[in-house]
Amino acid sequence: MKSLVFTLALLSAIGLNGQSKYNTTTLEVDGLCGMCEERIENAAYIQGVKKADWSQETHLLELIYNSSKVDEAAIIAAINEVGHDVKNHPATDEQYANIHGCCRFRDPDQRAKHGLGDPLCKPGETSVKDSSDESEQQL
Ligand SMILES: [Cu+2]
Repeated sequence: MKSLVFTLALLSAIGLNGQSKYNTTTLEVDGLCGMCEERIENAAYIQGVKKADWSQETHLLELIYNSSKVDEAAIIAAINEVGHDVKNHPATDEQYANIHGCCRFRDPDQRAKHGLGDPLCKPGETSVKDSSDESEQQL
């Protein structure tokens, strides 16, 4: 009986180890349309990312990634690189400037057209590198 318990404990430890490589997380990413969806998902599929699925309705990006190959910060940076704002991680004005005209998700008129309210990141935030609650965590 003891050896059975030991075997089960060993098996579950192996099982947990095998799974712990994959992280599942959800990021809020601002965008408007199907073009944004393609752009965001293509950007997020960097090496080590197994699944990247953005919803136009909820603005949530579901991610499954191999945490031994890539981390969340790298995925966020890749999304910023193509001009999209991630909650608490806005793209720079330069990055945003490359966004296609009909995808200008910071433009209040475009937002209204797509039935959206306030943007995830306010214009004033874009030049600030560390938001207050984040800089504390990095220390
Ligand atoms: Cu778009």
